[in-house]
Amino acid sequence: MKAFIFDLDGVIVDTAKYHFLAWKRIGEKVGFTLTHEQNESLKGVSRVESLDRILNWAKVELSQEEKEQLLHEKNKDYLAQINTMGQDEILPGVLTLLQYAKEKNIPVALGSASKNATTILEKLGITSYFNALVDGNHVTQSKPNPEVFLKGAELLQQDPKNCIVFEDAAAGIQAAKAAQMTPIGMGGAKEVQTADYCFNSMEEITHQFISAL
Ligand code: B16
Ligand code: MG
Repeated sequence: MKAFIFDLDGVIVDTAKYHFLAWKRIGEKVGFTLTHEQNESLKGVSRVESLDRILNWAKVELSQEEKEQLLHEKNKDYLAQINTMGQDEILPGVLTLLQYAKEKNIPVALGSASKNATTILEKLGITSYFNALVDGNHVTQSKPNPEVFLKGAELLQQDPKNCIVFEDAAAGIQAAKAAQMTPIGMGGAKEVQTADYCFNSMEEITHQFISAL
């Protein structure tokens, strides 16, 4: 294994709670109550596809213009919530692993579905740890399609088979497998149990484990 690819939401920072609140409010506008379980299945899924799924669950059909308006409102709400985010929201163990990668010259890429990824990395003050950034602005296909991770490997000039992917979502683990990479499931939700290895937190990942890989 020669390179790391980090998902963002749910791996580096817990933004899922902000996405959930924002989508819940959008759901309420169309008379629908989004559950935690449904929100779990939206993890790693693009903004446009998330709205389509919610409208489908709500059995509501909207025009393209109405959908654009809801997508705009959702993102405005989400951005307002993450506005005050700082280094203290970085999940435990993340900085240690990023520093370890830097010391060992292990190339690191971001592989996120979020179109707000660069803003979030800046707020967390960790942009400089990444050799390549691939996010929702750079791909045409949403996870579980492997495009986001394959682009990351390409930018790092690494064979996909040599890449470890840290992911918290079922869609992302499927994407990593489809890219022939090694997924490490983060967060302990039942959805990530299909990953090759699973950890509740990055604090549990030892340097010995990484070296062994
Ligand atoms: P945005 P990840 C994903 O990020 C989130 O898990 C998912 O809930 C969200 O809908 C998606 O980003 C798009 O985010 O609205 O900011 O473009 O987990 O792939 O880092
Ligand atoms: Mg995620």
